[in-house]
Amino acid sequence: MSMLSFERKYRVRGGTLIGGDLFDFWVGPFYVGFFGVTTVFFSLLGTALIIYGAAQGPTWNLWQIDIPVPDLSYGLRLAPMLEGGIWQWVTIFATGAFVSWMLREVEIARKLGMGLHVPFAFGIAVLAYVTLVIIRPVLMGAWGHGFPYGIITHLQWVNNVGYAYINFHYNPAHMVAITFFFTTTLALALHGGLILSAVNPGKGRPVKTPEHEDTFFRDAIGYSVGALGIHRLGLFLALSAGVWSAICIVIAGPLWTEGWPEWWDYWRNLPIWS
Ligand code: UQ1
Repeated sequence: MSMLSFERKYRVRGGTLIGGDLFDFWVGPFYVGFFGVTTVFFSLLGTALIIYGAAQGPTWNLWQIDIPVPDLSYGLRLAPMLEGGIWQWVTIFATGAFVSWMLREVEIARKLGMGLHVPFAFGIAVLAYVTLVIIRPVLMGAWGHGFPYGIITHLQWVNNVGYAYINFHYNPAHMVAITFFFTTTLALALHGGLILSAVNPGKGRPVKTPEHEDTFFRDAIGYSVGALGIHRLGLFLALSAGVWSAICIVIAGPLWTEGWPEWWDYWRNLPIWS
């Protein structure tokens, strides 16, 4: 891929966290860095292990392939490869690859003199994954509490864990997470609609400015959060969705072992109702 004319100006030296100048180079359009090397290393090992696990059968049907977790009886020990050990190593390599990718984003941001908002945001997604396959299993005392790596099987895990707590929609942190997911889609729909409406006024008419965008919302609801503010709000809403998702699953089991509907009994049993 050819380098765009302005790209040379931004291909600056430095900003690395580790390795100094050693890995401070590009391969085609991609910055490498120490963490680019570790990302490729962990990704190749993890992918190879998944293919090896799939090769154990019983199917090559993409929907049905599964890398199962170890039996609960293994607790927090390392299991034999064909009895959940593959899952444990895939988890280690996946976490290594995700954290490497995040640190490569940090190096790129530092190189360009930017804030660390993108790696921070990606870090919340990594936190959500790590909560499911490391933090919660450790708190519960067995790797077997992690979710299996299969398209169908991980959906079945979600279904089973949901019913293990009778009805997960009564989990208050789950309620908050869902509310943030929905509000995120509302904010992006409003923002996308607003920006496209400003730059597509109709054939032959001049494109509109951010002042028009502010005015639209002041006319409509008496308030505009502003061109910068909507992006702060969007990041906050999206990251909150991830954080509350992690909270809602990590409290299920380690903190609350009954069904989630019962969690509300403290409220129904308040003496003010009698
Ligand atoms: C908004 O006020 C605004 O500022 C002009 C935007 O920036 C372009 C937006 O995209 C949106 C959606 C709003 C309206 C949002 C709120 C929370 C009032």
